[in-house]
Amino acid sequence: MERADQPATLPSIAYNGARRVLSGNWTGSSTVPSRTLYPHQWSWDSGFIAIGLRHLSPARAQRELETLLAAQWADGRIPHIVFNPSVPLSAYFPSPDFWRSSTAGDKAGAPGGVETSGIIQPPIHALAAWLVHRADPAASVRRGFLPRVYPRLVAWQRYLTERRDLGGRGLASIVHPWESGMDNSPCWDPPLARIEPAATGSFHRADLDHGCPADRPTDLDYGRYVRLAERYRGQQYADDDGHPFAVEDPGVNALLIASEHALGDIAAVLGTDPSDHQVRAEELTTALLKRLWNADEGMFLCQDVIGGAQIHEYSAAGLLPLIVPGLPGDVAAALVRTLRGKRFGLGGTTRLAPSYDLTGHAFDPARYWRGPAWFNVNWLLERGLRRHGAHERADAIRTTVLQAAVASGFAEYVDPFSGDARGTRDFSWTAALTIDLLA
Ligand code: 2M8
Repeated sequence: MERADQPATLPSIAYNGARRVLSGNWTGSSTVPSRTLYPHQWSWDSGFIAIGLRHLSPARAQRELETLLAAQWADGRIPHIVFNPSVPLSAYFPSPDFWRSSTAGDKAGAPGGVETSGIIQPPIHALAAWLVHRADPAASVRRGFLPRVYPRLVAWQRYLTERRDLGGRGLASIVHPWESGMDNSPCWDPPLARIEPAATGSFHRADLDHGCPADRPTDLDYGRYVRLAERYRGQQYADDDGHPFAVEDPGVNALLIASEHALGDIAAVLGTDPSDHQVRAEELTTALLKRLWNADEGMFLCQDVIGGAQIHEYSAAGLLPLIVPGLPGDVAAALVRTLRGKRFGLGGTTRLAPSYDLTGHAFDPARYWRGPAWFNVNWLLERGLRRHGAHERADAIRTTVLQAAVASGFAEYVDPFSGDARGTRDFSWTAALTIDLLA
């Protein structure tokens, strides 16, 4: 980016470093989140990665999403992991022989030629596809990108709005903590407490071969994750046989709405009537406000569908509806106040939003989704702040993300106070979103 006799600047260091990470993690058809800890393709990671890759190579960004979509199930679900058959089973747990998608997922229409997990992750994909298209519309049209991905993205969104409306209230439910992408968020503690954990000795945690135990979920969490996944597999991944864990998560539903708007934009470009998508986006927004908004707390809360109550744990997922187009101004203003208030401390005690309430009983600045600041969450908040006109605050997040990404070696997450690196390094979405913020 710069002449050899000029000193390197933060943007050039960030750009070159991020590009190196993404090249190193590219497999030829998709990008692994991390070569060590996560050696397969993950669903929402690929969405964030494509959003960054579009600035380096629109063709590679398209390929990233299309590789994921090729593993879609007949019922519309996009699996949260697509396994790379050349990676040894011992490299990641739960491995393909645990999920057994190609046989156990038959009833739900799992594909035969590829092994995947049976659960899902937040639906960022239509938004990602739209942003990838916009980065280079000519290349997109030339490759017929949107006509190919649109029907698959529609089927995915319909799986969520129809098969996953487990509460019957017009919102999608997650049936496993991993589906939220925020695996060990304290929001899952109350509904998870009802789940009998699988015996610790019945599985081997490959994550602890690479990650520091203090940065990762506990063995008790894993016991419950395993039990829930085994149960879902036992019902052949069907959604009409009941779920012991079902939660309406504001983060997942906010991305669902943003993606429904994106589908409307894609439909319009394709010359298809976008009104169906616009109506659904409005209906989802109404349901989100009616069901999950908590005016007293100034943020959205999760709803425990089985227990029938709002979960009073305050995680960054409750701020993500800032990205929803058309959110009422007073709700957006309250979210911005909460982001800057005692629970998240943005611009005061923290320079990046923590994943969980700083004042919460379960807050831990090192442990995964129980406190550390994550780059994808902060990228979404940056986008949301801009959408609602808070440009100065968005600029501050942007600058801090760039500094923290470089200083931490593109860490998976960082301590929200010190910015110290946590989790794995050379993490793909940290690199991809850095590039997007530089564009
Ligand atoms: C983490 O989740 C996986 C399980 O899906 C794990 O801990 O093994 C989460 O941070 C999730 O959001 C992310 O998509 C995944 C891969 O980066 O890692």
